Amino acid sequence: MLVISFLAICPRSAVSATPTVAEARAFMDKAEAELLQLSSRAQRAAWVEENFITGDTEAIAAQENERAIARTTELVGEARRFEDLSMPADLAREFKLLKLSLTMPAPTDARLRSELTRIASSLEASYGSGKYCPGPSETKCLGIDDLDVRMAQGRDPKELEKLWTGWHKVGAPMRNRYARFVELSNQGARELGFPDTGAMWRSNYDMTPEEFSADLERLWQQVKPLYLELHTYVRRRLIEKYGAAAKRADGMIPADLLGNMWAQEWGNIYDIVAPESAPATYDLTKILTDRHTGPRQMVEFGENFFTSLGFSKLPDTFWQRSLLARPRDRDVVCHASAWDIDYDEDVRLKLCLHTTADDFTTVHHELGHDYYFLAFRKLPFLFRGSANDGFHEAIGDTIALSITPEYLKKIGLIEQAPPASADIPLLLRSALDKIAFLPFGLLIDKWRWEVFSGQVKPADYNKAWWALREEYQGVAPPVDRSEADFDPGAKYHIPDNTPYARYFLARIYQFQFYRALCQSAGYSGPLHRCSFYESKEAGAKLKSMLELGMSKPWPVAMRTLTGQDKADATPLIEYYRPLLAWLKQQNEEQKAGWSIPRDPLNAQP
Ligand code: X8Z
Ligand code: ZN
Repeated sequence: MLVISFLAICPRSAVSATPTVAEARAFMDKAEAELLQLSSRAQRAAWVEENFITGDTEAIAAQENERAIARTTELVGEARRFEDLSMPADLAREFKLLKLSLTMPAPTDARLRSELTRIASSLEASYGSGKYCPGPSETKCLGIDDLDVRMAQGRDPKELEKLWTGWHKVGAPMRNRYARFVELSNQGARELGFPDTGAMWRSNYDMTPEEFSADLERLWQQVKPLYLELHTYVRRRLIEKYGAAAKRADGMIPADLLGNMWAQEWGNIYDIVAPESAPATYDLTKILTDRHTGPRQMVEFGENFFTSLGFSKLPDTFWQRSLLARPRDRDVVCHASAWDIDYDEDVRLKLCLHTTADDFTTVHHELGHDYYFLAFRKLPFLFRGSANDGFHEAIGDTIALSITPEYLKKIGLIEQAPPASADIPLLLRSALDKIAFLPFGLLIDKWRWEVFSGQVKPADYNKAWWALREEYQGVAPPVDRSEADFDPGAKYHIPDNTPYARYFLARIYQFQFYRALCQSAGYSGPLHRCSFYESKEAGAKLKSMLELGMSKPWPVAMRTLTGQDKADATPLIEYYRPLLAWLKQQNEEQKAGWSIPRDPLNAQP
């Protein structure tokens, strides 16, 4: 009654049929203030949970996440009344981003939503507390950070197989929860107007989901020849080293022999595949170890790079609040991550650093996130993100491409830069990480998109996973797998629900960014020898892109830095051009590629 009489007296109320731009602005300002509060609370709770995994912290993190998701979903509903309103581009973009802001859309039914957020927290906790206990000869159980080091340094195929199998057991108990997670999140996505959660993720690239898939395929075709050459070369060298343990009739490589639990980056087996007559280069792991470089100093190396470009030092709170090493007394999620707790200056890192070349790179990667956070923190809340998620992942890697011998000499880590004849060995070592990663970066979300769309059913989760790993990477599981296993669960980003296409994009973008920054620094030699360390011009250019946050469609940000407005693998190919020629020579006598067993999902009886 009251409402009716109110409407009768005041027909042009705040809920009038034809809203104005001013109303839309006011709605958005209020929504952003609320979302900032809720997101920050959820971040804080997640931080505590991941630093201290217990049933209680898991429950608290789930509740806070649920509150933030619930309110976001409501706001998307309330925003519908502005749908037909013509508004300034910036404001329209905020409305669009609001609708796309959830990585884990959830049902509006409170019971189902709470079930989903609890499952999400429990999956993350299962991964974080996962361990492999080798048994009688060793009393200590190994977390994934310890296993990373063992997989990197292990050279006994039997031992590697044990570590691989041991860790992959972490997945099986997640399977049912994951299937339910998919169902519930899809329901949330549908309620928001998307066909499923994967389609919603693909809608966040300023183009249609179909255009986005096609763009990924275009990029993959650009770089695939390079991957095939690398695969062919590495396979031969592994067979020379391990004999029968590395040789398979189908031409695939056993996934446990590549120096990494997921065979996603192969730099750790450089010693096995190094060119026979390579001049001695340097071993960064050994250099850092000999200098007793601790976690804090590792991070300081990264910070120093950013300040050399003209960025500020990290805030004191960064050092007080970050977690840089695995604590002895409790379970934590060790997978490296960067945090933006209050969406302002309270940026942090959480990682379990070991003194290795891998972790040296990871530090730069993670600091790229934190410097991005700091650069866009003054923007309206919904613009406090990267141009697209691939940009976020590419910044620190772009910096790390500048870790050249000349740079290491400059900062005193090596005395003498290796001779020019070391270029191929150095490029090979880099390609083992960067090029080997490409098919992996692509297939993770191919699997997830098939899972979310229902094309792959829970009964086929593992089969579909291995079908993609075989097809794209040409790697095979070291032991038979079945649907009693759930190997996707052994890769952090699946239980954590972090979209993965971003890392594929980042591998391409980082060479575009790097080439552009090298040009700004006035560099004109072979691309792979450039370091833009200490270039204030490069720093200013980078900053101008970071400060845009998510306020413009990503091609605008790309153009600001590179002058290009498309993803393009040409700079990556330019970087590795000398290596490609060398690999082709090495592979002259070799048969490239591998054969895939009949499509296991469509196998005829
Ligand atoms: O997850 C990460 C970062 C945190 S955003 C450590 N990366 C991917 C992975 O480890 O699988 C960086 C490279 C790919
Ligand atoms: Zn990252």
